[in-house]
Amino acid sequence: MLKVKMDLGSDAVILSTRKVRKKGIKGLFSKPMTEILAAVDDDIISRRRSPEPEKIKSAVSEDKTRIDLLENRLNRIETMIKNMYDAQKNEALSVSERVLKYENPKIETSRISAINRLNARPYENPYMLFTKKLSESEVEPEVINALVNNIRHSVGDSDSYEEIMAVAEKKVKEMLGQPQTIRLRDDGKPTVVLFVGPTGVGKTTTLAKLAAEYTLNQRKKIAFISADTYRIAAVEQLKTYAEILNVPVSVIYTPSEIREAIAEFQDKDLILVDTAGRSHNNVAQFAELKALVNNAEADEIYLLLSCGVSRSACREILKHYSFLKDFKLLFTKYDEVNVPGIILNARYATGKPLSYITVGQSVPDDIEVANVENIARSIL
Ligand SMILES: Nc1nc2c(ncn2[C@@H]2O[C@H](COP(=O)(O)OP(=O)(O)O)[C@@H](O)[C@H]2O)c(=O)[nH]1
Ligand SMILES: [Mg+2]
Repeated sequence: MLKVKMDLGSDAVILSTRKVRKKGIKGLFSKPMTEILAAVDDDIISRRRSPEPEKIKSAVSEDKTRIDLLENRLNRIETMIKNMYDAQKNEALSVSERVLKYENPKIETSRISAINRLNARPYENPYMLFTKKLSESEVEPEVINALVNNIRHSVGDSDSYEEIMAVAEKKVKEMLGQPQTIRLRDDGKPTVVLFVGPTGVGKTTTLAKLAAEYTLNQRKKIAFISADTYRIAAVEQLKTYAEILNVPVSVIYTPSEIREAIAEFQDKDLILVDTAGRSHNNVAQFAELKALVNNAEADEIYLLLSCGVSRSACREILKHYSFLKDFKLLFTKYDEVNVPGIILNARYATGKPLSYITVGQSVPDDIEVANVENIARSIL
């Protein structure tokens, strides 16, 4: 109101207010701003300035009703602005304040601000800063809790943030565990490896990257089986890689055909099976995948997850693939995220080992064995 009056004079009234955000992606993360549309009623001003004598009387009473109206309106606006200000104050809570609020849900916002004012250094407790850091890395609260307990167990109520972080790095690395890669059988039979995961996660690309490594660098005999017949393009994509790498492909249309396809490739060292992406809600597709898994009796199954998937989507995906007894986690699109918190979450939730991570679209270069040290550092 002060700003409006400074710009337009004391007769200005607010016509409307609304919350707006800055345009573009950045705006999504910035605090909302308040846009106020205000105006001055020229009639009132001119009448006030030059009232004709004979009209003064009626003008006065007219003005009085107008003033009453305006006063009413002003009161309403005042309440509105106060409400908006309160709401804004709530949204403008800093992370430390939110942590306080999170830990004490019943605490009033005004009190949080007061506590923080008293507390010149809001992160006096290094565990709080640690918690903040990890939740910014998209780590699930449950995992953060486990870590905090684990660290406290080692160093107690340390007030050195550096000490906590040093221990945390060790604990996160422990939590991530050692990655496991494809282990070839040594009984002369081919090793059968199945790749499963949501559509578009990067199954076919990853399979081609690994095939290139095993055929070009390790000189192994490879075969592909494509069970992704939902999309013609998917088979074509695999066939293209197969041609480049000079690897045979067998396309199967029902889960029962996989045994035969595997039998056909008994002279190979490694059989890589590409499956169709499943939409989480398609029960029939999942039944088919289960049948495929049962029939294939694969030596290893890799569940692919994109590093960029949201925490809730990740939970959902893991739930749908929980029918798999044994699998390894393979994370794709590491290059597309700043912080790979999802890796820690999925590892914690499943207890399954990490394996490879893929770091770009380029076949065959953009794949590596998960580097636990780098991942831990990146999360912290
Ligand atoms: N940025 C990035 N893109 C990837 C990565 N892996 C795969 N992709 C891309 O993701 C898209 C889907 O890959 P595709 O292998 O067809 O997924 P599928 O449906 O699971 O078989 C393609 O455009 C790939 O190039 C990765 O590690 N990083
Ligand atoms: Mg595919």
